[in-house]
Amino acid sequence: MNQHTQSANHLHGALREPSALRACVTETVFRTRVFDMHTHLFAPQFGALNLWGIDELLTYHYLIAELMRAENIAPRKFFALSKGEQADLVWHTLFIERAPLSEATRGIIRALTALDLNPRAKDLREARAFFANQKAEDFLNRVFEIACVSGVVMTNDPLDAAEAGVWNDGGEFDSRFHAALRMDRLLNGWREAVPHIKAQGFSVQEDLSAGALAETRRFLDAWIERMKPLYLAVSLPDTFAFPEDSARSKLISEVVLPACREHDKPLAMMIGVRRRVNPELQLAGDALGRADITAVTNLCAAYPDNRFLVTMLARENQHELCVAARKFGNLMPFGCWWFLNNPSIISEVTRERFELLGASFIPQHSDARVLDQLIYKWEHSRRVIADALYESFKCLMDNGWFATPKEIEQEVTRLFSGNFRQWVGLETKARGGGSLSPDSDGRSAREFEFEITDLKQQQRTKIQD
Ligand code: RAT
Ligand code: ZN
Repeated sequence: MNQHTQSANHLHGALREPSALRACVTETVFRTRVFDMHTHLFAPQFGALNLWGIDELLTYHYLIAELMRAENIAPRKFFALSKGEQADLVWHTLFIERAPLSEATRGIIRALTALDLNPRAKDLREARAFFANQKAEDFLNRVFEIACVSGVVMTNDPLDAAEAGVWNDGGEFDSRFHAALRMDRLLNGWREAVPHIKAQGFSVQEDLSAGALAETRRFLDAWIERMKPLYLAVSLPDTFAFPEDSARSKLISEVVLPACREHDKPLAMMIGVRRRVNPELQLAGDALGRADITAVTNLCAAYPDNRFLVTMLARENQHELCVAARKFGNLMPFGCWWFLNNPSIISEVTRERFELLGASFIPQHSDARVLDQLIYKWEHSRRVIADALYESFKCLMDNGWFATPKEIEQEVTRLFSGNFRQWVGLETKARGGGSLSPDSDGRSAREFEFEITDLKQQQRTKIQD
């Protein structure tokens, strides 16, 4: 070891043993609160949309897809059963007749054991009695505590009738829940969306005349005002191209991106889904395809004043997404989405991201639809992220750079909340100040403001390799 290395690494508390490094990384990853930037959860104020409990857990569409492989039942017949009957069938088929080996089934086992419920129960009586005895608010707090989650972002569709009532009432809701304005219907099915937008009092027509574009913008502005979303979002097919001669392309360039700029919101693009490959399976019938990264790089290059959060569904797109992020400071890769949310793939993708991007990405979101899923989805991801992060710090150790616990904590905080919070400007613009909830990572709003300014400067400069 040369002199420089020796003196630099006599930093107070620098970890010099692999076992101490591993323990510190693991402990830090498991105790750092996460800000879950994409879920389908709803605050309790959304009533029936707020899902929790054993019947909801077992009728998750990831499990329905697995049931259909194991049990010879026509989808039509399955969906005609009551929710309780569906859950009983899933339990019996995937948990009693077989070992629950898949990620989605293992997740149920983890949620049950974390709540002290019997994962070997012959039926669902004990679990149902347990959930029936929970007070919604207490249970919410308990799940957030076990999962070590500080806040979650919902998925909010302005054209959804079930949500509309809550938004139109304008009431306050739990400040740990934040909105994301989802535009799938608007951007992926313009023709079908038109009558619904009209019904809300905006005079749009199918042909995208200047007037219709202006009205669509007015529609978005109104919903941004109402929801105060942290970002605008859309899921896109594997065939997504930009620019192209389509209503979607026109709406993105002439309505969505100007609205994002004016309201200072990022656009989240979730690319690569093939919807309804098997429509009979309903939500469980979607699949994926490899997308063309050129759509992303074209957008980042053409709109340097917009910020993009991007996740891609095909494993084959992950490397090129990392490379694209090295070229564009206005691109933030996030999450291991849906079919990628399995330990083997999270492990590969996270390692690749550390190697290409350092800690300048958002490693995961849960995509939870049922509150209790936060428990296992985050535990499973944390385990794999901790391994990948340990390996990166261990390589540094092998090269003569010894991290301190404080430095480890700083990177973990960046990954689990800091990068996202900066990207959405949460510290200064959050709904009702909810963001500065107890998790606040020990950092002051002022410190974050400096970082936001930094980040905005970075965005304007393409990163040159
Ligand atoms: O992961 C899922 O639950 C999917 O059904 C989708 O909702 C996906 O995450 C999406 O947001 O489109
Ligand atoms: Zn989702």
